[in-house]
Amino acid sequence: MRMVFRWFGEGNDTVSLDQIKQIPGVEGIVWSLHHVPAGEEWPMEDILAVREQADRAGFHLDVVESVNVHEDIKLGLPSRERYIENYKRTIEKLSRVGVKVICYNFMPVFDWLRTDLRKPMADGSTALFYENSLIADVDPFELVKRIQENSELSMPGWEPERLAHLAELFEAYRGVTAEDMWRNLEHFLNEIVPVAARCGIRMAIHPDDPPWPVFGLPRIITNAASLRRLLSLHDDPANGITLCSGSLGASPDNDIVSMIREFADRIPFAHIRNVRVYENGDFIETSHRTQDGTVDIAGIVEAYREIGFRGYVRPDHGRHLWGEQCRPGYGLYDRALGIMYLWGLWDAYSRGSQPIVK
Ligand code: DNO
Repeated sequence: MRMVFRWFGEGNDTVSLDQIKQIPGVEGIVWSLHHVPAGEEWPMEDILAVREQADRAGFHLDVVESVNVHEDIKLGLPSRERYIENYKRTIEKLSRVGVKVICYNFMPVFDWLRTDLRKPMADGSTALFYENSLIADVDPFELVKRIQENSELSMPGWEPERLAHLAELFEAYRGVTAEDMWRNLEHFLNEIVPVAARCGIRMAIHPDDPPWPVFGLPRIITNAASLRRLLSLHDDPANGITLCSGSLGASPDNDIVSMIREFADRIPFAHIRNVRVYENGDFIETSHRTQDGTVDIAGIVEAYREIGFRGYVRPDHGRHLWGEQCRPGYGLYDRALGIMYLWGLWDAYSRGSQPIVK
């Protein structure tokens, strides 16, 4: 298991590379060019600027999260070909600075979705929260209208300046089915996986978060069956998975331990975090510790240990602790604690078979 840490870039992250350097066992940063809009080709000079910052701090840049996929690709519009060409050129450029894994997702309109970014927890920290009733069966067009009429009402991702754009996107997805999305994903993979393979890069799809349809939008990467289907669309090691325990874990039906065993050699990148799922379908992000949530983190690390996992791992969203002001889910403290928990489990499971190398 090779530990990496997500970093949003100079001036774009409250956590510094110097701070990350002090977390035991972190060897690389998980990065992206967050200022480049989805669909655009990444400028080489911007890539090289990150390369230089990482070099100075002594981190590798093996994992990119994410090169985002333009909505026209997910929608299957004729204009997608231009964006796919840009994507291919970005893959080629990334290979030139040694990138090994590109994480991406195929979620329509939204990436991860929550209803409260700072829900107070009993211990005085705050965390990302998902309240099912605010999203299930909600008509998105109604919601746009309600927010426009009531300035008090808001929701993460539904900021007033984004509403018009959101309404347009919802319109574009009207009538788009899950099967349409699968066809569009297949077309995308057929185009880019051979390029990635040639460049020595493994593509790693991130599951949908939460793993079910939201606001009537189809979501297709949600469970073992869909991951199986994804892998079979293009049966090549360069077509892989970012196995995110927190995204998949929001659905208690998902058995992540068995997914690790089944998809072992197709998981170049793992996100490990915990969530507590309630009976009504709400969930809150907790510390990484197994007992604090409903995801079997100890079992997950044990499974990675058993398959001899050599891929990249990062802790994922954490709570906001000790008054830290940071990007939602991306503070320093809880993710650093998470890493130490993961190392603790890993080393303990390793000890049975071989001594820990000093
Ligand atoms: C949340 C992340 C996701 C992830 C993308 C990958 O923090 O796990 O935003 O980066 O879905 O494309």
